[in-house]
Amino acid sequence: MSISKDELEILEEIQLRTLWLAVRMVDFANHDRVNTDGIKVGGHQASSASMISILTSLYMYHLDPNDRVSVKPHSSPVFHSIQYLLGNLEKKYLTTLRSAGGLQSYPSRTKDPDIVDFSTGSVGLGAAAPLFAGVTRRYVDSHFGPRPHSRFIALIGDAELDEGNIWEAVADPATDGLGNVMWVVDFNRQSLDRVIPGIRIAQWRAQFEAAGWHVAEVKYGTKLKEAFAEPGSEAFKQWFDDIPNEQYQSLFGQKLEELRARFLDGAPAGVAEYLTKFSDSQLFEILSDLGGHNVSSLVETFQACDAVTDRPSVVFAYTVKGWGLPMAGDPRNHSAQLSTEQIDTLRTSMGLTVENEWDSFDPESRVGKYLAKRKTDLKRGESAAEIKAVIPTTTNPKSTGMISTQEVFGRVLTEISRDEAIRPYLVTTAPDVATSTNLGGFINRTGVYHPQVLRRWNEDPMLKWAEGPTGQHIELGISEMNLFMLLGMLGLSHDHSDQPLIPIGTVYDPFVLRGLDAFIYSVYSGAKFIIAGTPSGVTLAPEGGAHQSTITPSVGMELPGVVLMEPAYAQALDWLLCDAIAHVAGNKKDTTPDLRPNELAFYFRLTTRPIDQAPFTQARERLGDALLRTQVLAGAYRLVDGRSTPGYIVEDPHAPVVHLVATGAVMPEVLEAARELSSEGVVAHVIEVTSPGRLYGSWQRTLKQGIRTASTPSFPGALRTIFSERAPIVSVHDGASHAMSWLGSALGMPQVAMGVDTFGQSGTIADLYRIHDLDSGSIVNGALAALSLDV
Ligand SMILES: Cc1ncc(C[n+]2csc(CCOP(=O)(O)OP(=O)(O)O)c2C)c(N)n1
Ligand SMILES: [Mg+2]
Repeated sequence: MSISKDELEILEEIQLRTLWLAVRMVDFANHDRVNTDGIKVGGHQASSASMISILTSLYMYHLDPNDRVSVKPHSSPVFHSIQYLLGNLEKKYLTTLRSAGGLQSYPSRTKDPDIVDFSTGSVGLGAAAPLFAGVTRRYVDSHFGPRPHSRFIALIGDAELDEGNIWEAVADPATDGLGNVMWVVDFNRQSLDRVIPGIRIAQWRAQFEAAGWHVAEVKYGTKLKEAFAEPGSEAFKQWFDDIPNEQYQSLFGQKLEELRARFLDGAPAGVAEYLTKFSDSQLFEILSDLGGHNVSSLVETFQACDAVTDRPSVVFAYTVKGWGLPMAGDPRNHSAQLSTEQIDTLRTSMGLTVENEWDSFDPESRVGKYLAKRKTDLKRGESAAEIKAVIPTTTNPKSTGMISTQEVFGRVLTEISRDEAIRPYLVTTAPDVATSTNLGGFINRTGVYHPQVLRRWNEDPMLKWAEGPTGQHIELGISEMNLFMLLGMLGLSHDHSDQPLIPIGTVYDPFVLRGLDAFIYSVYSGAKFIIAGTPSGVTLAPEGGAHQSTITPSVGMELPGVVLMEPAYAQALDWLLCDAIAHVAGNKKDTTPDLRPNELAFYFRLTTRPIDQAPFTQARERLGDALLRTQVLAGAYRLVDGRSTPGYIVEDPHAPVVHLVATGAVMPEVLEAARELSSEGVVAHVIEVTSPGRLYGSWQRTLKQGIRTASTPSFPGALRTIFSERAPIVSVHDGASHAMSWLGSALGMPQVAMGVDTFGQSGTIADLYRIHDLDSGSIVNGALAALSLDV
């Protein structure tokens, strides 16, 4: 289907108005809005102008309601202008770019007032997101029946292709063959600082093709095509294709009379002769007429990509950064803005006045009618999909003897997957560490996902690696970026694919940092998922410093929407994991939202260190399941009461008291220290912090409440119950000491924070705990230090 002449005229009118609105939106934010703090507001007129025709041709012609689009961060003004013209965004927002509660600088799913399919901002991620949304859709179609066809589209800047995450995503076999994915590269040959050196298109083309992609180009506008169609134009065409980026780009800043000489510098014989028939101004018009600003060429290319259904497509759309503006093609235009005079001239050239500059088209005009129809054509249906299964509060895991949390994690997952009502929604993924993070049991039960049944060449009695469309584990290559991108997109499957899922990923804990930007991206986008970082800390002892994570707890605690959990014992982990699964499933029945608003991703920091479960059993007998579970979920409980737990009791009512507060794998050393302290006549309560994140969050919330109401902050319930005695604190963590060091301030008591604050090395756990002062003797000394600080 090709665009009619009428439609083309309408689209041309719309794109000019879109250009105006996008440019003026940035201008208003910088020049008209009262600036109270003297900081430049910013915005990207040139990057927006570059994308005008691409966005216009998509939203005003090519897209349908099931499509999902990721918009280049620096063209957000164009996206919002289009939403406004379509009647999906109120006029009042046009003057709110980059203001609180207004239009965000970069498209945001969670903060923008109009519907944004993918957040963007950190370049590269916006490209990968629709690719993984495509992976998710393929999975959903295989498991729940085909949804109405969608196209997953990324609109990206050419310099975004420098980001490694793009190539990690393109190269991963999990993204192979996705015919419903299309990337459109705004090929303006400029990045932030400079004109991109050389001609990189050949290299990029080869890279995409090697990964099995269909590559298309929209390079020549109508005037160029006409010039190339004339006899004798071959040398000119060849030179136009060969001219280096820097030389071509420099033509834009030239005086007309110098343009020809500059273009011909280095050109082969025949080019100059051919061009004599064009005047200097004609020559400029021809040379700057690139295909990325030709709506009908763009639409034709998009349609050609639709016809390629067995692999993703990438379109290189040749554009001019700053198209239609005085700054067009200027190497320094990335953050440049039009002057007020230039804005006035542009307004007049658009046929607008100060009175009507923000208006949309008259609804009775032919453009107005076209827009109204387009709005209806793009209207999306409401989603009703939900997970109805009730998630159990526990799987009653084996809780005796020596067990590691990583082992329990695998068992709980396998156990939950036995429930036929829940199993269909579970989907796991890992970057080549599925078996070493204990997903084997789950994989044995559910299989590995692949769109086709694959022949098995190896039989392993321990692991059934059966690949086919019913599998529920998505295996990735070693890319933690891809892991977090996929988890994010699985976690947004309810929105992109009308099917909620329960995504669970595993990763070696130190390499959480390798995927951190994608982790942040996914949570910022509002995705819900579970991630197990395992093994963690120096308990990965023989693996040495390069594999021992120390700062990941801070990441888990500080990332908004993420809840860090690091229980030591089987039953505690089981309660927390079941609860997290229920929360991700959207099953609110058993969650306590008042305790934990805005929880999206549940980060379990686990270990392979088997530890004795008996102390937990004792605490369970002392506290009872109902109370203990509530406390475990709230983030902390008293594992040992120094006055009532057999083996730790100190009778003397005047004996000094200390709180040993610990998280995760280091619990045996802490318990040993408590025993030594009690034998010295010190009452040592042992608190296990099952979720440092949740505990910290509840403290922060009560503080904020106090600040906002100018009243004395109340003490969070969890802290009040657990720390019923005022006593100094020793915190012990197989992670950086900083993550738990806020406790003393929260409780108003002196604190000694112990943890791993230097790089590790190979050894046994005992060696490393000794080296990092986490052995029981050091913890006892830490307790004595804390007591001496309590003056
Ligand atoms: C991860 C990341 N690094 C750096 C930036 C800062 N930055 C914003 S735009 C940009 C250049 C983008 O060039 P391109 O993708 O070609 O977009 P254009 O403006 O040319 O359309 C840079 C470096 C960013 N947004 N994200
Ligand atoms: Mg660019």
